[in-house]
Amino acid sequence: MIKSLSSTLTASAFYVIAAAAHASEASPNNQSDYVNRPEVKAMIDELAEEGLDRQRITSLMSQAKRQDKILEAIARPAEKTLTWAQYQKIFIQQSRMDQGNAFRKEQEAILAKAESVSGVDRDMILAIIGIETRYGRQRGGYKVIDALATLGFDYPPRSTFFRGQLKELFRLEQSAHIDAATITGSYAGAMGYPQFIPSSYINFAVDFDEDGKTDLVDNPVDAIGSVANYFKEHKWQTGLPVAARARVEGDKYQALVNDKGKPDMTLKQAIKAGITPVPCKESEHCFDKLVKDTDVALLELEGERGKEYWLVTQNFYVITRYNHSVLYAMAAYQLSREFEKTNPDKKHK
Ligand SMILES: [Ca+2]
Repeated sequence: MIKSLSSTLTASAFYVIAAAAHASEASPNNQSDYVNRPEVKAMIDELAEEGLDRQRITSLMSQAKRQDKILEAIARPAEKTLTWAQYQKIFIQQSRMDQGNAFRKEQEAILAKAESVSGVDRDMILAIIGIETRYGRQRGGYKVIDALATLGFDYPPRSTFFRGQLKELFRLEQSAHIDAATITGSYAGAMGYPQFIPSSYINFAVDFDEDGKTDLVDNPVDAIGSVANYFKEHKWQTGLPVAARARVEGDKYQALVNDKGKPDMTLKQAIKAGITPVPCKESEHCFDKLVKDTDVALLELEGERGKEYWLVTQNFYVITRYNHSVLYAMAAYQLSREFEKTNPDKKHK
């Protein structure tokens, strides 16, 4: 998620340094024995003081194993190594759309309900769950406790973040019906259909079918409601277009290229700097009616046919709250547009 994958946007150079430093430390056996490490003991003390079950956490940490595969995986996230042209091919593909259309058929009423209570486009919810796990098909095979212990205690560049997530996992176990000893997820500890990391699970997951359990692992209804809630809580604006292709001229635009997708100028300022959104008669990715004081950002992506320029809005930035990569957000946007075309309930915008 993610927001979950955002945690993987880590320079591989850091990992090389970290791994080299680690190799000179204790023997491999000791490295797996988390429960005896002083920093783990300190964490257990802290959680016990907070009121969590010391015995339970000690038992969980004594089962946690360091997984070298996880350290290898985090060193090469797709968002860091692929161009937009390559990334787009992986996510905007027929098989994913077919799976999405089948999922929509099964969950049509739930998707409509999620849209009406959150104001988040159902096609966007559908796109996110498709990109994350192909509608539950790829929920991740790592034990979450191993992933978070490995990254929290053996990956110095992001140890603070992942130790924080490990603590959230123990807190989550007390509030949701998950079993921290067995739950599986991605190498970064993201779980279930929407790949929520523990802090997102605690803060944004909802019991959408009201059966008393908030279950993102086996319950697609809770997953749909939770993705909608995540976007709503990150201030998705109903009806605001996400992105438009743009043309650039002159040389003022260069200083305005933005690599985070966070709006930093108005549309009027963009136009003044030689950046023009492509009209709807030329591209489906357009926003002819957008008012000129709307905040936008300029993106430059390496596409199939060379550089692509895009103007994106605050809603694009909301997608990057799920996963910090602009490639991820663009793929989610484009996939949502594909679903919009085949959505029987909606006219094309
Ligand atoms: Ca439920």
